[in-house]
Amino acid sequence: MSKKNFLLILFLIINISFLSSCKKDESSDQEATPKRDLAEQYIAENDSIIEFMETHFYNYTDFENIGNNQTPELIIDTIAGDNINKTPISEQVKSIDIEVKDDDDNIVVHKLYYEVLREGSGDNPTAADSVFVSYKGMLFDNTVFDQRKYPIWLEAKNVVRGFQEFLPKIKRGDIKVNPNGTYDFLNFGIAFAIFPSGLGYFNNGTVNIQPYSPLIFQVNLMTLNRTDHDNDSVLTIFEDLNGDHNFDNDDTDGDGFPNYLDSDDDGDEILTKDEYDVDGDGVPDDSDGDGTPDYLDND
Ligand SMILES: [Ca+2]
Ligand SMILES: [Ca+2]
Ligand SMILES: [Ca+2]
Ligand SMILES: [Ca+2]
Repeated sequence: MSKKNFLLILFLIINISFLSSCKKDESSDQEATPKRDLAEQYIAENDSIIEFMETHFYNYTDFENIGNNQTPELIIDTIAGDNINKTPISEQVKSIDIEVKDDDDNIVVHKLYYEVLREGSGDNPTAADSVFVSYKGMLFDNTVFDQRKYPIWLEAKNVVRGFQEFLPKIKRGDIKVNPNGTYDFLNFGIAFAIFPSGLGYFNNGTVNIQPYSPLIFQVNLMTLNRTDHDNDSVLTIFEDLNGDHNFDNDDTDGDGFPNYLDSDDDGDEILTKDEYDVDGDGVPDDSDGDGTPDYLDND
């Protein structure tokens, strides 16, 4: 990658906002149409996803024996005509179950289907890390609603849930610095995922996406950074105490600042970094042995 490209990437980072899952203003036009029930909508969309995967194939031959710095683009087409003997996507994907809460806090398990096209050579991101990715987002009618051919930095916790949850399935690549100072990424992870709108925008469409649209994403993971947003020595992934990959609903001391943004998680006026692991053994300290580590225990 050249320095020019790197500047372009910086520019794109500043402008990125698309994948963020923030909601549209619901005050006006959306009042007329009540939001659909999450469980019912999931069943309908999962059926349509399965039917789509049984009747479509992707360009899997383009991903066989690819060079270590190549990134073929995912192309999906109907199994018909000259392509009648292609293997359907349904026979190639794996799935993961993801718990999504509806407005009444009922859990609706959502299946996300994915295929790893190249595993990658480094470590895997968590659902809290910063990732340097290129990607392509598509709808079932083959519309590309968003694409980044040059990688950009994204925070996994700020992208739609489906994107966030399948990122950890692949690994980052190696960085090769060239004699002229440019650099390339090699053997980076490549994968695609298909998931229902409960893991996407649900009733909130975007300019290019109708409400209740299942989404398809190809992601190419160049590299990553672990995050510790409040710099309190506890990685952000470990500040998600209830493990739902929502980092805003864990607030031990109830002061309005979630733990990942709170330098004193239990509000005892001792900074988390000064009581997390004082003896340096890699295990959070628990002086009174009550099972709650000191940094979350205000007595
Ligand atoms: Ca932290
Ligand atoms: Ca949480
Ligand atoms: Ca707090
Ligand atoms: Ca404290």
